[in-house]
Amino acid sequence: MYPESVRASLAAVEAAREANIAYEPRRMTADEKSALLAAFHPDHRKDAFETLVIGPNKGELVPHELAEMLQAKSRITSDAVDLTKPDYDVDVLVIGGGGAGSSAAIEAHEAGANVMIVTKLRLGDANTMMAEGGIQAADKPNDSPAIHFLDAFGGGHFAAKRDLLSKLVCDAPEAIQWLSKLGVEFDKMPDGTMVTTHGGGTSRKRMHAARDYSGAEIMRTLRDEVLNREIPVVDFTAAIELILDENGKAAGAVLMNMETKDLYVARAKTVIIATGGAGRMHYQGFPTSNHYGATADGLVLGYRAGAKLLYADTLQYHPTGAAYPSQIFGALVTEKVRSLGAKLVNANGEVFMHPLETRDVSAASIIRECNERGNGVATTNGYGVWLDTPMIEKIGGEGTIEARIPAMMRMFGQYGIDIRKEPILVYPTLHYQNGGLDITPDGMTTEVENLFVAGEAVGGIHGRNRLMGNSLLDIIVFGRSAGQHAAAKSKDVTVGALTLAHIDAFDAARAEAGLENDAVSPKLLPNYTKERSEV
Ligand code: MEZ
Repeated sequence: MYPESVRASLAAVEAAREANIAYEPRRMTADEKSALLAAFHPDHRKDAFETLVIGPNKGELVPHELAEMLQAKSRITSDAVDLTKPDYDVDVLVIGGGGAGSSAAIEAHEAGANVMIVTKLRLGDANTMMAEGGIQAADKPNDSPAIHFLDAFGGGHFAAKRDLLSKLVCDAPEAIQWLSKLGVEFDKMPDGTMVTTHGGGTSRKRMHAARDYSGAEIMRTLRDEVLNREIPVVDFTAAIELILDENGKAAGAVLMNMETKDLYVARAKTVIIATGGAGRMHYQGFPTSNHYGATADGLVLGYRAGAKLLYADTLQYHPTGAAYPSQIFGALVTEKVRSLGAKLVNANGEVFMHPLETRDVSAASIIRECNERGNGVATTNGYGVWLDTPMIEKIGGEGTIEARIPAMMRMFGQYGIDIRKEPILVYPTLHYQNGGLDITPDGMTTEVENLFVAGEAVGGIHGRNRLMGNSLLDIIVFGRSAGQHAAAKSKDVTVGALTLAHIDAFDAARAEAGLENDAVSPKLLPNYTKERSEV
């Protein structure tokens, strides 16, 4: 049910619907996109960033909120635990229980390694679970990994590390097969071929989906596999500091029970950081589509231990977060809604952009429409534009919404909005961390030996912007690969004496740089008892 205040705008959208369906907005030129991004994308707001003064990326810009965490004190001192008496001793320690961590653990287990997952919430409490629209793979006759590469490389502003992106697209078809064999129920045609759709910036239909809860379906399957294999999972326990050995190689982590705050030592021959994203850092005050634990922990752990970040200054704002009602403010409205034909329409009922521009361009375009052009619809949380969902039924036929995006229908239906009949209000929401820890194609960090990274905590796979469906793909491709390589590497590792000396070195660097605040990191969970600006 929409309030009276938006009814005139709603009527304008309805009146223009038939004409808007027929209207084909042109794509922006490269110059238009560059000018738009520079003026309206949040990554270009100079006042939202600061220069790091310590650590491996000293001198580089990152968002204020991330700078505070990267340069904060450890939650512990270097003598807080007895490193000579590990509570756990494993070949491969996986930090994080989402899609990347689970894939890594499954493959490490398959390779015969003694592997353990530690997660601060529960197995599957992760952004993987929240992903909706699908996973890309070039496995149709009119497509190829090379075309997939070109789409993703261009969409990421030609900044992706070529070897990482190449691995992503080349291993994609096999990743879909692996998931299918494990039991993921992808949408299929009556003859058994996979249903595939477009996403923003794709030149071929290569998005494989399970309705609009693709991530939940993938996570369900991976979680079952982890449990069936009886891989140990230590839940409600956070990794709060990496442990190195006397040779500077990763050798485990200090763990903290989230409830009792008791500390434990996990010794490992190799460590995989798979801690996911950072939406709950609420950069620039944005709402987020991310799960409750997305607080950039892996970046902080790696950074303090000497690992380098790549592109930590670039975030993805998903163009269509729910702008109304307040109860779901910032929740993901899958890009698949636009893939199925819904267009973005301003307060006057005008289509103002092509619905499948890449995400950074789409988000900036919506922000411009609301903030500069004054064509946004006022909501209780600011402004939004319409996403004209009834177009989907008109284009695809009655029943398309229920069949293809039932979760969207249910989410808005709970608040009295029938998306088959009424459009919805959307505004960009903090969705994905494009940057992260710098790795080589085998998944190991460029600076710290035996420290691997997979999933959203990696930087460089997608460059400075990611296409839809390439994240569910990267957690599988790089998760599996990290598990395989970490297991193989663990066979040759002899762990030296454990140490937390890097905490002292970091404290000394803080002092030298004049950093005197009391912030501690990793953040672990957001604090919604404070004002939004302090969250
Ligand atoms: O890749 C994503 O971020 C994704 C599939 C999101 C969506 O719009 O559904």
